[in-house]
Amino acid sequence: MEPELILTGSNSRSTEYVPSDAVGKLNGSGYEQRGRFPYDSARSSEQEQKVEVFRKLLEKHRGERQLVILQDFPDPDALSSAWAYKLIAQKYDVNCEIVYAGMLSHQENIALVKLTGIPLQRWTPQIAKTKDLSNYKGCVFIDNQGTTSQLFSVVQQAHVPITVVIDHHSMQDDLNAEFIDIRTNTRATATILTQYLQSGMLRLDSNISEHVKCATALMHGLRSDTNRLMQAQEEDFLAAAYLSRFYDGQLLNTVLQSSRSRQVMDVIERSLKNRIVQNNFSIAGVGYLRYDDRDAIPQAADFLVTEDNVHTAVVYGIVHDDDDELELVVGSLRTNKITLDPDEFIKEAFGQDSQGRFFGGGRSQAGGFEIPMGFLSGFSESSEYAKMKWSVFDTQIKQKLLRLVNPEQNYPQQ
Ligand SMILES: [Mn+2]
Repeated sequence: MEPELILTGSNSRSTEYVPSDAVGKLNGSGYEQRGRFPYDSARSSEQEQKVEVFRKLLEKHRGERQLVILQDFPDPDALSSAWAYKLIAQKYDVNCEIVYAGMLSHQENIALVKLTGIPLQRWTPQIAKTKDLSNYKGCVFIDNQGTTSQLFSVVQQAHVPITVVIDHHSMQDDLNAEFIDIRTNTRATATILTQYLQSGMLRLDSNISEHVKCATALMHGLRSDTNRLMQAQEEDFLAAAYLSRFYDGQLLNTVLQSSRSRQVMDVIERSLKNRIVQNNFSIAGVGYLRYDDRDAIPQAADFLVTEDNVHTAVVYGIVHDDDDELELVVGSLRTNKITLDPDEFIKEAFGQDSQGRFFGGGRSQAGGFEIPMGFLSGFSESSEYAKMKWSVFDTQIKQKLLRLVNPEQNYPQQ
């Protein structure tokens, strides 16, 4: 067994959820100070080294089948990056299947998949159990580290080794993977995959329709994780510049123009009505919503954070799936505040479950959480009961959040 290779970005984060060392914005030259200027020679040789290790790894697994696992609710960054990985791996005769366990629920994601034909399969844990997982010699996590996929425990139980992890979220649990490329300072996984493409691992060709569509998807992923490039850094712009040679602008436009469903509009309306604003945080519980409409929560958070005097928005609700009798609290955080680390904020607010797993985490400017409802889970006929249940969860979540929002106020210890 070769030694495990871990390539990570700067991981030295303050344990405070608001780091005191405001980076970048204040002194204007955060990159140079951290030695992260993308094109200095140290950086590019580090980059070359990574490419070499990645290339060797794929070489080693030639002829194998791999399972690329996305988060339960894959976003454009995840979808496009997984596709790019699949195309790169194909060059090395590694055959990948891209799977997710949850739902595609954002109108733009549905449009992206329909219009580009990203090869994607929905595998609920029930479906996964009917598959012969011994066919897969390895699994791959792209834009996640397994913590946001119900398939993680399924592949663990089947002893499918983790071959590759490429992500930009904060390092979650210790992962036993052959190749890990986690760059917490990079805005989008699509940027990382584009750099691998650019390094020559796969030469994009604008005469090949699949390449054009994948480049378009990557451009969308990169834009959506950088707030339409407004939070993009130099490396993201460079990746976008490269993709601009291949992508289909008209196709991207069509994806972006997909309209919101009525249910999403309703959730946004509820979030507006229910929000409380304290210390520049906007917090809104939206009550119950269907599993299919889960993506309305981050969309509502995206909207609430645009209010004057608000730098951070948290929106949450109880998501239920009638078929599976599944019920859980789902929440999203969006922030414009450079010194607020969503990963630390969410971990600090909600802590861990009995097995020591955090209820959520995040990346730059965005985070999310999922809290199982345990014994209280399950839909009830009685609307009185449903109301009571919501009110308990709503109160509890608000208390946990407000403790961080107003640290000077003393909340009773629980
Ligand atoms: Mn991402």
